[in-house]
Amino acid sequence: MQTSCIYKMIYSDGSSLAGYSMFALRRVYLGAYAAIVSLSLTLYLIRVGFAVIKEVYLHQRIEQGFFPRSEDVLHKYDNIRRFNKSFGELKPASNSYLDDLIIPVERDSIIQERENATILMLCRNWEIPGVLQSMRSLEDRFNRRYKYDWTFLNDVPFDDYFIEATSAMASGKTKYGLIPSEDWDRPAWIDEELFEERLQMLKEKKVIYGDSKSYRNMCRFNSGFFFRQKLLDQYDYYFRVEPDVEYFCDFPYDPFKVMREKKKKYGFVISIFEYEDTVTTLWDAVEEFMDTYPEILHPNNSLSFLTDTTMVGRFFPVVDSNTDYNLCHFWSNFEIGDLNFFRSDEYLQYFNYLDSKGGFYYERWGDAPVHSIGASLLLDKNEIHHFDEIGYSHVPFETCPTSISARLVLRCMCDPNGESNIPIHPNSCLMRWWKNGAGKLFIR
Ligand SMILES: Nc1nc2c(ncn2[C@@H]2O[C@H](COP(=O)(O)OP(=O)(O)OP(=O)(O)O)[C@@H](O)[C@H]2O)c(=O)[nH]1
Ligand SMILES: [Mg+2]
Repeated sequence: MQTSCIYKMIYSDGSSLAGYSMFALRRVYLGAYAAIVSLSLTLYLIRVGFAVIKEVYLHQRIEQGFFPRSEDVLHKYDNIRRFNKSFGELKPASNSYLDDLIIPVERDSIIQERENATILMLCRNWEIPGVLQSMRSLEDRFNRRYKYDWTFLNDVPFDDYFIEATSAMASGKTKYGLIPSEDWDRPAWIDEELFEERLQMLKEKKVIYGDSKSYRNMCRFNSGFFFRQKLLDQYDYYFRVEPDVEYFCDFPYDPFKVMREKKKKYGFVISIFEYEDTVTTLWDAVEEFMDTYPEILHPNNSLSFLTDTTMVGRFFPVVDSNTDYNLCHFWSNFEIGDLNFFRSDEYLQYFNYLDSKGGFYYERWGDAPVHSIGASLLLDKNEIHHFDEIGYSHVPFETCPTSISARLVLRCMCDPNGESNIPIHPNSCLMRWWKNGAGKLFIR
């Protein structure tokens, strides 16, 4: 009774009626809201379910694609891995000068047969991080299987840490030499006043290392004295290494063996143009030398490599030279050479002639153009070798094998289309070498 009375009371009251409607509306609203939420939830769960099913399905399809591919490649490179004679069609480079490029050896086997050679690094104690990085790279890509000796040269004594760390890194023996001051320091006959004046001049021209005295000692030493160091007396070949360089690919052969068997005397990987301001009068001296000793020049020399300024490929030389020298040189931070060539009377005569001009100090003649001009004039062009298959980097340039099969076989870590890759770049002289030097085999 009480209840119905209240019911009535509420019912007869206008505001209570509105309250009732609100109550009903709220219920409807809550019902609709719940329906929407559960619908959304259901839809979401369906979507998630679909996504999971799709993912599983796609993954299975991709996997189904990958498994056969894995099977396909599983044995694809077995021959190469074993480096056995059934190497077949694959060549590690598309354009090598060498006929029997792959020497069939186990990738990880230790080679007992070694040439009479050493790896050679001129460097300073403080360069140890870069020294170790270069060593690590060359050991990994080449020397761990051969264990060639490392010879280190310095104008001051190597410190204990340098000796310990490099000995630990080397697979072969390590030797440390102190360069005698007469092979390193500025000769007494250099005019000090003129020298200082010229240093200032190159500094103002913002030539790299333009005002460095030690850099000049280094260039002259590398041009005419490195091969006279006692520690090198016992060797026939050297492989020059600098701090902070990298070798991108496994070596497909022992480059020293290539040098001996193919009768090569100078090997390079990169060739570029020199800064003219560093060699303003070098070519005058070279022309004088050629006029004075014409009989020294090799009859099959590569003088034209140094003087060709025609269009080669798509390019004229990037640098306009004021002399007949086109400024091309082999980049000497990588060099594999025959020490007996540098020790020869012909090379010494050539070096002494240039040295007497004082250009190592009054200008900033580099060992790269000096070696390159010497090798180009005094050697048969076929005694100079471009190591096409060796991937290499010394800032700011790199060389990376173009052939994809070469990069796979040699496990290269480089990009032949990268900006720093120099071989057929306008700044490169390699095309001029192909044209005027030992040539190039194109098989593609
Ligand atoms: N012991 C010694 N070695 C030097 C000296 N200057 C240069 N070198 C070494 O000589 C080689 C060439 O010198 P770099 O400084 O690399 O010259 P660069 O290659 O023209 O120029 P960057 O590599 O760009 O510096 C390297 O192996 C150096 O470690 C020096 O004063 N004393
Ligand atoms: Mg360097």
